[in-house]
Amino acid sequence: MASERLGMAALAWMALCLAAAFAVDRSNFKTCEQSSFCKRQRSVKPGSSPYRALLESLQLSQDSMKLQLVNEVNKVPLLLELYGLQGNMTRIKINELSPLRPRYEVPDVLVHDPPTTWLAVTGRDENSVELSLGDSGHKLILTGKPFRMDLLQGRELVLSVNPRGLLHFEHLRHRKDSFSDKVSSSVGSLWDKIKSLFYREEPKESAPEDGAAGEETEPALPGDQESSEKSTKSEEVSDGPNRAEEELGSWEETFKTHTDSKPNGPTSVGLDFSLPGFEHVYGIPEHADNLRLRTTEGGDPYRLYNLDVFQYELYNPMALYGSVPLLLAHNTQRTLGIFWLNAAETWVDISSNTAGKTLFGKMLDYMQGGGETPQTDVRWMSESGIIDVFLLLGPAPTDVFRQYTALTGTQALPPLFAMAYHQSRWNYNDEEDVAAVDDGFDTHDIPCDVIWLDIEHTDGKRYFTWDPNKFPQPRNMLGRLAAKRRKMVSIVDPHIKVDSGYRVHNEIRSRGFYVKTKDGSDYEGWCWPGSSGYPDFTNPEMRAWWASMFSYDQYEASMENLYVWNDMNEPSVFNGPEVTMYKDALHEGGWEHRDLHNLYGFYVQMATAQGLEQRSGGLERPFVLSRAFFAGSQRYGAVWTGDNAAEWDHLKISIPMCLSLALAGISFCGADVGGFFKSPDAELLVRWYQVGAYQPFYRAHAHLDTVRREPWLFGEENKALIRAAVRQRYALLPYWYTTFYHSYRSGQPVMRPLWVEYPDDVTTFSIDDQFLIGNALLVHPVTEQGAHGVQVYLPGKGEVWYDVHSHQKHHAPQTLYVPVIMSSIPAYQRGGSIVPRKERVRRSSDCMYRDPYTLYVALSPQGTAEGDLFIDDGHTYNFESKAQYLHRHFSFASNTLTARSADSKGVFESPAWIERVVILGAGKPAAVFLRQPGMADTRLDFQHEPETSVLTLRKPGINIGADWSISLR
Ligand code: MIG
Repeated sequence: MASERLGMAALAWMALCLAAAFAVDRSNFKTCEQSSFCKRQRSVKPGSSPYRALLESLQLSQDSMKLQLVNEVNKVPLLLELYGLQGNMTRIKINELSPLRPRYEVPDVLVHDPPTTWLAVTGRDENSVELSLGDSGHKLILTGKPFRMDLLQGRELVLSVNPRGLLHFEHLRHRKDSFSDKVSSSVGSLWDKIKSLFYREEPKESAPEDGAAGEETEPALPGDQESSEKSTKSEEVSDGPNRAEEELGSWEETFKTHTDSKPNGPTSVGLDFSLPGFEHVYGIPEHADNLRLRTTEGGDPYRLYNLDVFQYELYNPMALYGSVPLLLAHNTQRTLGIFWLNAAETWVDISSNTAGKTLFGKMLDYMQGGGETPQTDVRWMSESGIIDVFLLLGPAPTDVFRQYTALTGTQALPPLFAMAYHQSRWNYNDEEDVAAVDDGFDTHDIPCDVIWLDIEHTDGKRYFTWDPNKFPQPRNMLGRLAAKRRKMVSIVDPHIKVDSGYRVHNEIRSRGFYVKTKDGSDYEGWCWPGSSGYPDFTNPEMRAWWASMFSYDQYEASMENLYVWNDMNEPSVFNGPEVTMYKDALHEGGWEHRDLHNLYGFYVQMATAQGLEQRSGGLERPFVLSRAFFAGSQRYGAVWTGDNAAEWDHLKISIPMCLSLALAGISFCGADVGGFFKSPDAELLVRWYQVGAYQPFYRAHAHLDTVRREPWLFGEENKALIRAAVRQRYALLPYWYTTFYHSYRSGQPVMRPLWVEYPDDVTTFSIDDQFLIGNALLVHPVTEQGAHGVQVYLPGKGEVWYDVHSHQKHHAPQTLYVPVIMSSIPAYQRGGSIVPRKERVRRSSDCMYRDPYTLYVALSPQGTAEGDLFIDDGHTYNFESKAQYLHRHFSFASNTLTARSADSKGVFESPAWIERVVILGAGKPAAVFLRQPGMADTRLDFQHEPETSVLTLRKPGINIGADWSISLR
């Protein structure tokens, strides 16, 4: 009864939202102006920095430099630490020299302490110090007053820090007005209670050596009367922006009906960078915007604050479900990255001296020689924490990816099935429904690996349970799917129904694992189950417990072929500020939610992935889909772009959204195929299947209220079109798998913007309606309604590309007009590449395990080609722990195709054979011979099509693990 009422409430909430016009309700979300710290930060205008670096305080150790910065207005000393990191990176940390309390430093995102390199002072005068950064050839010039840093390579200025003087560090302070003294003394005892709840050890005491700044020397908590009085000394002086203005929202902030108590007062940090010579910047996902970032002058900055945005709008800088504070800059000479490691609400302003100039204006500047160097300026502003920023100095795109993933980890290698096609909807109603959909794929001969269950499968939104009426025999259902070599994914959200009859709730509560309110009680918010608790995933003990819940004896009816989906992990709280958690809620260690908000979802996915790993004793690779994410989330699974809509623009934007994520380390990305809200017509649905077939995570999904849209519900013709798209995906699975393997090994993105492979071709810099998969395939899917053709840009001076369908050769660079019909998915293989395929498509990827390969050898104009293939069992860690894999390398030169091992370590028996070799761009040979070590040459049958120059070698019949060569004579 009670649960019904709660369910009704959730429905009422939904109805309310649905009743609204079909667009985001912007008033639910803050603008910079409404976010007091953003407003305070932005009110600091470019000019001379009030900060001075105390050069006499400089301390140099082998791998780091430390010195003090002082704000000359309020005298608060900061500590600047600079590290030269191996691999051409520099780390800059700025914290208070002696904060009242420790400030949050993001844990668990860096895979380890980044290895450092040497630093040396190589020059000095009264106002500056010159440092050499390891062997990278980079120098850093630090200017004392006003404080700034300039990074140079040779005589070239690469990047400047604080050039516009926007460093603004709000030091921790005591509230000084009498009203707040009263309030804080009354909360004092409460704070002590909270502190005792969370702090294992006392907060670190750190007193300034000399007290030069006139700050109190004792770490104090709000309500500490004595030091409150002392602190007024440094409060009397103005701190940059107008005093009255700064007070606004500093100690309390109200948005709509929600008040943030801000017991620590203003704590924000901000810093600016300039990038001379750069006009193109990318990254900082997640936004529904173009690949190339826009300037934010005159509008809001890009916002990074993980939020459940209902019916998000496109082409704007509003926050979405996930955040990766990594920005990339690229020009023809260099690529670099700025990684701002801060998990609090963050805004990023981008400005440029060429913005608004027409191409003609720029050209005029250039011809008259009077044009300034183009430059992009970037400003980061975060609500709390410290400044911890990594400068990734490239110089090539591949270097930046290597650098970033050396810090935060590479994409986990997904199990093979996860790269195949997924069928989801909110909701498949019951076991019969699941069986019918499962059978439907066989009846209609469409491959499918996974069927998904959304929140309605549970017993009253109690995750880890099954609705006893709709899903009475989940084990049978999973077994039935397993027999077809298919999988299932069930949803497990991080909001836990407050219900004393629910074991999960009782255990979390009794262990004290829930996030607490500012008053120390268990925080409760409103979500699908009604009143819900939010487990504190930042607590490692909580994560360990959560992980244990996925063991087969804890998660009822779960089996090896059941995997997991984490939704709502921003976290989404229906009745919270901006549909999320109060910023003054408290986590383990006494940290405020404010400090770590953007990390919550990262931890949920981490704990879930660990659970799936552990249930198999560490043998099986997990698959977990997450909606929220942060830097490093690539280590735990896949993400998707949330609640999009069945609209053409949403289809189109799935490309830049996933490309931006890929640039920021998260390769395993997809958008709901078909669009989540609303119902697509057949044309849009077909086009979406075609686009999705060439994006890393390929899942159809739909809102509860939409009409059913399984692929066979739109007539024979559309069914055939969808089938063809899905089959293209399955045929290419060996290539996807190999590309993911490279991503896992070397950090290179799976789905790539063109400029990543053609870094000196400016034409590619703004392209985001086409993309590459690995370095061999270029795709320009149709994303326009009623399209008759697309303009495909084929990059690469002197290169050639082959249409993967017709095998027709095209010279590059050129923009090619390609006429399209409903079956067209314009895709091209780069001349010079070799792509493996499996062309006997079956019910699921697992059914294709033993199937033979076809190699597509696309010759360069020089008559060469290269490629590789990674194979393992497709689902365990044995490729890592036992080197049980095959990594084959193929190369074509001097009319000979050679197969050898790409790496000497891997050993694996694959049952699969090579059934065909297709050589694109080949002349007709007189004869073709296969040579294997220790055997006599054998002749191979072949066929040559003179119009397309396609040479097909039939049945070489060689095991995929064997060494061989084939020569055309
Ligand atoms: O508030 O679980 O983005 O994919 O179907 C909606 C129900 C909650 C949002 C997810 C969507 C999912 C839906 N969820």
